[in-house]
Amino acid sequence: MAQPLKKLMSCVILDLDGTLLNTDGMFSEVLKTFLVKYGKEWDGREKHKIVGKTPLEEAAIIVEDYGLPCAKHEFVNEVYSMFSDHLCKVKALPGANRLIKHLSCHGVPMALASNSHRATIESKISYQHGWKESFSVIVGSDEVRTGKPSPDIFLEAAKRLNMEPSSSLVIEDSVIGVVAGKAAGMEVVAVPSLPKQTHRYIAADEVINSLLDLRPEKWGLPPFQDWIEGTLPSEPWYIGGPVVKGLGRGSKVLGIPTANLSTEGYSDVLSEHPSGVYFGWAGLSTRGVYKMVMSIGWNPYFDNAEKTIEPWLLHEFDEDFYDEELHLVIVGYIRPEANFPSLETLIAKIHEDRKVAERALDLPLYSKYRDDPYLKITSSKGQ
Ligand code: ADP
Ligand code: RBF
Ligand code: MG
Repeated sequence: MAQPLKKLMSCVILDLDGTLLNTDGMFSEVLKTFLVKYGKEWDGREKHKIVGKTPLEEAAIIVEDYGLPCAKHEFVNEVYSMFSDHLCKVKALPGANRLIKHLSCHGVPMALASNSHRATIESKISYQHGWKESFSVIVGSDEVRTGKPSPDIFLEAAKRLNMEPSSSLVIEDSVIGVVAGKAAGMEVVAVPSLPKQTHRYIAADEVINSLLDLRPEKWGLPPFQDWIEGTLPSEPWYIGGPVVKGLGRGSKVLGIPTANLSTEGYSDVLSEHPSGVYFGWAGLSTRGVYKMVMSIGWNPYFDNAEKTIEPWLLHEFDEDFYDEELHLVIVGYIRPEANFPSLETLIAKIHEDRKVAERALDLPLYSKYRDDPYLKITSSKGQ
């Protein structure tokens, strides 16, 4: 689909934590361990307060909120030395490697601009294959007078790239970073790292759900070439379990039954894949293998409190199959979850997804997974 051009950009300036790297998850783990020493329990609800902050600001917030008997710089020293032992386990966020490779292959100048300190940034990226070579410029908060939300870091990055701020595209996950990018006179794409937060990003020029949804051509940059007939292929990934009761809406409200799977035990796999609409193959223990299209997420139209996995098997069944073992091989991505002005438009979109999936699954690239052994389940009762 042709995309309206927003503005012509000549370089891309990326934030690191929460934008390219899933450091937040690891940081929470470290904090949890650290707080136990002081007899305190890490409350995940604090997360939104520290997203995008500099290490000292982060320390100030946590020391104060938890009433810790230590100074901020002691907190920073201790927590960061614990954290550095875990940096090798930090994973790239969905689409990060793809984006870095793409921009670097096309010679688009790239900078990293982070509220972390320069040395921490370098050690974080040292574990990610090919990243160091892709960024000609790296700016940490210890290299400028003030960190984000001040524009300094971004202005310094543009300066070192020899680019005008007005032709620099910033990609950021935090509100603080978005504010900094706009203050620098740059165009800003926000990729919120916490769910259901879109409303806090009004200052951004565009808000996307994950890096998979970035369309560089909107910004005058080379388009991705890996989309195939409306689908983005991925390495296959696997989830399965007994079909559980959903919210009782699929068939009743939409006329589209979805054989819900429990998200329990899949938090790792799900954090590696953004919420969105995916497709692949579904194996039902006593019936066979079918084409499948599904949504994973909070269903923005219904604004669910819990993330759900909702596969629609593209086959007419004459009965329900609750509790039956269902195994999915997911082979590609279609689009982010969206809100819709009416139920009819949501339903029409899901039928469009079905057509995209049905057609794509006939391509050899995807059809070969029909024979994946994971789909040929012997019944869980051990038949
Ligand atoms: P729930 O909210 O409990 O998931 P749905 O209205 O979404 O209820 O209906 C889903 C149930 O319908 C599935 O658990 C399954 O037993 C049955 N079903 C029948 N046909 C299909 C299909 N083509 N795809 C998925 N589920 C189907
Ligand atoms: N719900 C949404 O709110 N937004 C969506 O974009 C959306 N896309 C979907 C795509 C597919 C292929 C399927 C099967 C479901 C989708 N749904 C979406 C989820 C739908 O709201 C959900 O299955 C019902 O609410 C049943 O719980
Ligand atoms: Mg359902």
